Amino acid sequence: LKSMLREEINEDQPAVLPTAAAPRVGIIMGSDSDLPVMKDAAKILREFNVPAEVRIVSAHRTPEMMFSYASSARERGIQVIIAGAGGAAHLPGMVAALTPLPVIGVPVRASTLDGLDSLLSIVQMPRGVPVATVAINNATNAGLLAVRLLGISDIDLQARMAQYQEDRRDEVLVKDDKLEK
Ligand code: RP5
Repeated sequence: LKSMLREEINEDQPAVLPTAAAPRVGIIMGSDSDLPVMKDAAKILREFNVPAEVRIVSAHRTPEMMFSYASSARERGIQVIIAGAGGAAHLPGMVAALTPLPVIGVPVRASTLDGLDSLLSIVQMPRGVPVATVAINNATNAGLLAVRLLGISDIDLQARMAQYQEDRRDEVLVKDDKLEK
């Protein structure tokens, strides 16, 4: 998975991988086929220097591993879980049922139904077990939302998020300025 992630991110910098620093965010996905989408969450967390771990944890194929991952995440120091899955995407909801941590769900577009199946499977959680669902294939927003959640009790991180937003605004202003010429 480490080398896959490096290949997928395809940049000179090392990918977000288990490091000496204890991971604050767990990025999990149902299959390695989700990695091309889920790598975007890892990229954002790397950009903000938030230590993260990346794991393949399938609700269907490795239910015992899913149970132990989700039920031990809090005691291991994980503060937010980002879970991506496609098709009948149980993973985010099952994980949310097993931990009090905030869970962000990423609907991954699978080979059929354009990802609507994944979206509805994740967003339509019954009352009592919330999953914060981002747009189909939008793992970038999952990473950004994780940073915002951590920023509630980490003012340095929150300040970096404010700077990130200013940088995005400035990018638009520069593009607008160029159009006027
Ligand atoms: C889900 O089934 C995974 O999250 C993936 O999006 C989808 C297809 O998995 P593979 O058949 O590619 O392993 O469990």
